[in-house]
Amino acid sequence: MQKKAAIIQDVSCLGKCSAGVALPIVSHFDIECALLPTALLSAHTAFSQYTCMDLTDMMRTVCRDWRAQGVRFDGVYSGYMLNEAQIQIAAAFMDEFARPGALILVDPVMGDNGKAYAMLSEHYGMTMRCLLKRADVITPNLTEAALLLGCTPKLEGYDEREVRDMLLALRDMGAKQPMITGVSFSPETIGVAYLEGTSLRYVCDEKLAGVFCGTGDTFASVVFGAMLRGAAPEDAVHRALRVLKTAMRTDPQWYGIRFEAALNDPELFLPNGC
Ligand code: PXL
Repeated sequence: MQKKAAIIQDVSCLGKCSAGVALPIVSHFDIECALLPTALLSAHTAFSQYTCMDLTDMMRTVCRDWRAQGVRFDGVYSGYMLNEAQIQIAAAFMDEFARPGALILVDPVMGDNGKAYAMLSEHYGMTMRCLLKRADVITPNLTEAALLLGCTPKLEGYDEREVRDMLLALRDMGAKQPMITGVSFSPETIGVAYLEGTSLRYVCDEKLAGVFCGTGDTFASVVFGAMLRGAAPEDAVHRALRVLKTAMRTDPQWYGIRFEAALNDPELFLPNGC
């Protein structure tokens, strides 16, 4: 049977992020996707001007209508949400609509480069903790990991021990497999840190100059798609980094990386043994 996934994300009409990245990538794994939309934005929040329509009430309506259909999902992937009420709706959604044993991936989209994104409240990070307990995998960047843990984000000057401690603390909060993105132990490289047992694992690649939107969404979408098709976490991380490498080397724009360039590589999207 084809796997079915629910994706909880905003729709940003301009710029490549959130649903605009998650739907094509997860679909590419031959997974059927349904979208629970959190907001409709004229453009994502890194643009100098944007208008945001809050879809909190619509989320409740979507849940009501899907309940009437009796629909259930093999995987749920949550990303950008606007407020604490939406986080509570996402938590209840996971409890009700995920099949037993479903893969739950929470990308706690909250900020980057040491700063929280525009529009998100001070308590957002605390509320986000309630999703961690439900998550098989979480994919915060370093800034988001710090916000979840209630500490000040560090952009540099951290070491492997500190990152391992953060991963262990996130696991203590209930996230079974935390993966921290944007981790850089040297000026030339950047990568992903995760745990194998209590040991730190780190996979990295060459760091490119510039800040690109949508890299976190691309990473989380590939990890989710690959793991829902049966890939082990480390295999999923390697695939996601290869997709990022292709996407970032092929004409990336500040408002979004060229993930489309990686969709042609069949090896990346059909996990071995699936
Ligand atoms: O890529 C994360 C993201 C998702 N959704 C919206 C955003 C951003 C990052 O800026 O603005 C609306």
